[in-house]
Amino acid sequence: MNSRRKFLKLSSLASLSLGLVSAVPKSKQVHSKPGTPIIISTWSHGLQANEAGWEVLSSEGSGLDAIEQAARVVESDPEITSVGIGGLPDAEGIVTLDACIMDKNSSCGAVTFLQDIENPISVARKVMEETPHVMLSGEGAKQFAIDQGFKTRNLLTDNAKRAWKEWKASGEERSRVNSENHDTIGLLAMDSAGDIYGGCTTSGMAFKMHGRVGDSPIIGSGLFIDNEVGGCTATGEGEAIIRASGSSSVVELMRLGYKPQQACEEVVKRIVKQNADLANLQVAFLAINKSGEVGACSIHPGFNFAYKSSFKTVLSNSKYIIG
Ligand code: SD4
Repeated sequence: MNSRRKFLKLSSLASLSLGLVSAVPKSKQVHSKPGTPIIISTWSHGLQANEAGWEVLSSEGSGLDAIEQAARVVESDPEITSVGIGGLPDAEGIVTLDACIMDKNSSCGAVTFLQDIENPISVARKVMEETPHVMLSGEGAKQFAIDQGFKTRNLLTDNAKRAWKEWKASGEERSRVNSENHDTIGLLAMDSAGDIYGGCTTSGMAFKMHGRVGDSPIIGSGLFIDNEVGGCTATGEGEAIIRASGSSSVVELMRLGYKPQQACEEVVKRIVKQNADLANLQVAFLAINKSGEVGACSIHPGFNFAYKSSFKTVLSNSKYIIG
């Protein structure tokens, strides 16, 4: 098939599939000029993260530094009970952290089940830059971090310990991710060259089974960047996100011509179809394309995301599928 015919076939396929998703009201889409730096992050703690990332981006710094600096602010805040120090522990009272980072060249690094290190995003970056591997886990990840000069510290704060004891006493089986119990910061940045970077870091689902790892450090699930197309990050119940290969699915739909908003909605709808117990399932995606258009969608209301560019700083509620 010659390339023009191939292109036409692909375009019509893309528009056919576009017909399957509901039209997105223009007001729900956030636009920016291509090449204008932007940083977006999940949840309201994204506001403070974005400020740190913006300092880097607005002084023409690298998108990767912006992502790392932004994530570190949230990881190092003991009041945030879902990321880094202060994160709620697992069922055995142990804080275990997951993180990943991905750059414009599809290089990536991740750590899972990491203990006693405050800034897993920086360890993930070291995995990307200093090893031939993508992911290190548990003791090996911790030893690598120590070898790289990271200090160990106790990540279980008094507040987190109290919450864990209360959970134990309540006899509840496990906690689900919902609008009250949310966590994880997923971040996406576009630098002044128009290149896309991302990161995702979490202490995971509160009181999870010891050893459990969610979507957040899994490239393609909690985060995916394809610098020809855009990027996506996820938050919510990791198991459902992994089953749908969430973030890479959103990015692939954008490659086929979907706007970020439509792509996020489509993958949330897939997850809705795949899961029976929807009342207790929350999942959300946040995506950006190369034009600086941003979209976000969750299953239930309650998900919000922070956006910063030179034109605006805003916390927006995402669209949702089940009211
Ligand atoms: C996980 N996706 O460990 C994370 C938790 C989360 O909002 O994002 N909660 O499954």
